Amino acid sequence: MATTTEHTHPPKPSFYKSDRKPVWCAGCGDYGVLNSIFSALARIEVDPNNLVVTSGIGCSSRMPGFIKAYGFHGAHGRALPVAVGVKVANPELEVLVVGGDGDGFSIGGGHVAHVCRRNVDMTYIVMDNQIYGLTKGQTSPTSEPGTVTKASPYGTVEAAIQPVALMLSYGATYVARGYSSQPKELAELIERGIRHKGFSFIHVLSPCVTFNKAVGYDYFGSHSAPIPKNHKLDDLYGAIRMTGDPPDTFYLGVFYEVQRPTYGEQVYKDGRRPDPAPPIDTERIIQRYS
Ligand SMILES: Cc1ncc(C[n+]2csc(CCOP(=O)(O)OP(=O)(O)O)c2C)c(N)n1
Ligand code: SF4
Ligand SMILES: [Mg+2]
Repeated sequence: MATTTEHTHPPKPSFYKSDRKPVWCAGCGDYGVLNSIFSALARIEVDPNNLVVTSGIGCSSRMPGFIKAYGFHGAHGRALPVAVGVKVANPELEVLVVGGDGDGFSIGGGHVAHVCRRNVDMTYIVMDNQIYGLTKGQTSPTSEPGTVTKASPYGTVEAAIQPVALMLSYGATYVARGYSSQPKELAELIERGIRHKGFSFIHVLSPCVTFNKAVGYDYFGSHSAPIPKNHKLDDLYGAIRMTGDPPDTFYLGVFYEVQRPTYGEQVYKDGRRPDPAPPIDTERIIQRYS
């Protein structure tokens, strides 16, 4: 549970550390992501009492336990619906959603389209290591074809999805990609995502050094490049094209940013929740159908 404690102005990133130490493997990319989140929160001076971090299940989904905030470590794949519930119940809260490629795009894949198209004002950070880390290395929807694991010894034959392309086509209003090894740049992307009014998606390349050694720091380092400076932030189709052209390149930076009315702005006309509906007369309904 979040607590109010004394801090400097602006707070130091370490102010946002909880009293629990991360338990990730030495070298896991998720450490860099956590530090970037701390930096972004410090720059915005988010009040921990006003911050909720939700997640599903996975190594990356352990994150809420390490942040000084209210946290909800929920069922596998259900980080987004929980977050929407929190935001709708109390629009004044800052809501962060964190998790992995499996949690977000396998079991939770059905939720992302609807959160994007509703433009709920919150920030979703996916740590993509192209593997299920927590369950010891099965392929995920972002694993490249041919990925060999103990559970797919002949190499997976399924095509990989492109999270950034999906979120762009689903209607997310802020879409960016960072790399856990570039914490300064990643913190800037997260800060901008939190400040953005609407649904923000940040795809993070975050190596699993234990169960996906082939897609580690060397691989991401040699397959990533900054987004070209002449890219326009409202160019949706240009942004989608950049997710596959040139092939095998992960562009880093902001792909897309536009303003569209948020879910809350449209539903809560005066910025406040409507009064609860009158209680339903269930007895009358039962009598009608019995
Ligand atoms: C309903 C349900 N199905 C399956 C699992 C097993 N399970 C736990 S984590 C996980 C995948 C995690 O992968 P990812 O989201 O990529 O996180 P990572 O560990 O790689 O950070 C799976 C399949 C579960 N906990 N609950
Ligand atoms: S198993 Fe992989 S994803 Fe999980 S903590 Fe270790 S390095 Fe990180
Ligand atoms: Mg994963």
